[in-house]
Amino acid sequence: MHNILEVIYWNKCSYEKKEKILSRPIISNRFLIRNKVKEIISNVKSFGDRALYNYTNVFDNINLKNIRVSEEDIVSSHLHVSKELKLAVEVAFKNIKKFHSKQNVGSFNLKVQDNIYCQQIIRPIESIGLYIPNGSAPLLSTVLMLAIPANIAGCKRIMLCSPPPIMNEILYACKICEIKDVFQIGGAQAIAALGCGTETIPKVNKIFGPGNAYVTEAKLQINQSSYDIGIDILAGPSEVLIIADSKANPEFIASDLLSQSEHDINSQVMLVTYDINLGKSVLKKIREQIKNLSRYEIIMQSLKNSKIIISKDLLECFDISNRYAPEHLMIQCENSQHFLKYVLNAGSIFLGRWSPVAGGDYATGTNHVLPTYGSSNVYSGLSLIDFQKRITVQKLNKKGLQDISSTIISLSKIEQLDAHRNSITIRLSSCLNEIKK
Ligand code: HSO
Ligand code: ZN
Repeated sequence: MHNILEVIYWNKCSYEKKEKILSRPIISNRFLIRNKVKEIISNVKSFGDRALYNYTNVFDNINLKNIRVSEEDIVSSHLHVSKELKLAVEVAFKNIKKFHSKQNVGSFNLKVQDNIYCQQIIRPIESIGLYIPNGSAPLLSTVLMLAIPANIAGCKRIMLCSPPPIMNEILYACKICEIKDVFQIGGAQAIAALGCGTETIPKVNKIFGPGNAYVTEAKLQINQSSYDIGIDILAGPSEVLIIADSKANPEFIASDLLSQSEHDINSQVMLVTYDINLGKSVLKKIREQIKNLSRYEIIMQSLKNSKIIISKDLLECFDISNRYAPEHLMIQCENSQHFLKYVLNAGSIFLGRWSPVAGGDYATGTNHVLPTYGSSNVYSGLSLIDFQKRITVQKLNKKGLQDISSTIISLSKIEQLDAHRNSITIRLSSCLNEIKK
């Protein structure tokens, strides 16, 4: 029978085959998407709100009365959500706030040499735009992941865009995070509005949040077209790589692989183990569990991108994982903490059999906006720093400048920048004059 996930014997593969196995699914229609998004941005720039009403009509099939969600709708959202949801949001909120508050470090004042002090101070990014997708899965947890660090950082204005109709659960998350500016606009047009500004939606300094290929492309284009607008990391389809030893629980592993594969047809999930028997048991459990899952079609598609890789030993599993640079890395081995030292690249790590990815997705406190597509070899998941700027400060007194002047003069001579040198020598002469007086 055809395996639901391809099984690969790592050491039988050529270098090229290995590269191919670890590559991500190619997102098709890139060129088409690029041109379409270009057109959308240009129209939003030229026609403002009018373009937004238009696109919402065409893409979402909704005749909007207002772009802005009324304060009343946000304030009264708690009346329309379950008690269960309120309790869940409360716990998740508390943990996410606790973890991200701990990231509030980075300011210091240092004496670098006598009479010369250097400081680093932190300031919030003033206005930010959050994008919350609303397609097949309305990600209310993403509201928490973006807005909580923004609030801790002290961002003054938080704008949130999401495609209509916005569910009460998302409005409730906005209410809990004290977001008052909510706009029912989705897709590339929402990113264009946040990036260019319209009559109703103000232009922001930085745009955050995941989305489909159009949203991602729009973020890229906005970022490229202006120096003063930032974007967060480009979060692609979810992925997980699980490293497991012989003692791992195949039922748990199957459930974790399935959990990330249900996000998107382009999601990719990998099991890396030296134990072929574990691999076989996991395949069996996947077949059993998948039958009962509502997103069966999506999962079947994403499993086609996915693999079980059989390595020679546990350490080779870590080599493979580091080369892959996963968004989520699960270490389902005995004494998992011990293996942290072998991890070089990963967005977020889940240690041991009792730490499912869904834990971090919702409630442990870590951020679930993480680098995908192998970019965890250079980027990190979202954290407080992404909502802040670090500004450096220096203060020299007269003696400090005198002591360091020869160094500055020497370097400016080599660079042939004599105005730089003058700014030093003028001060030195002024010191000499003072002494003469
Ligand atoms: N696993 C996703 C985040 C998420 N999961 C939101 C459920 N809701 C990020 O890779
Ligand atoms: Zn998830």
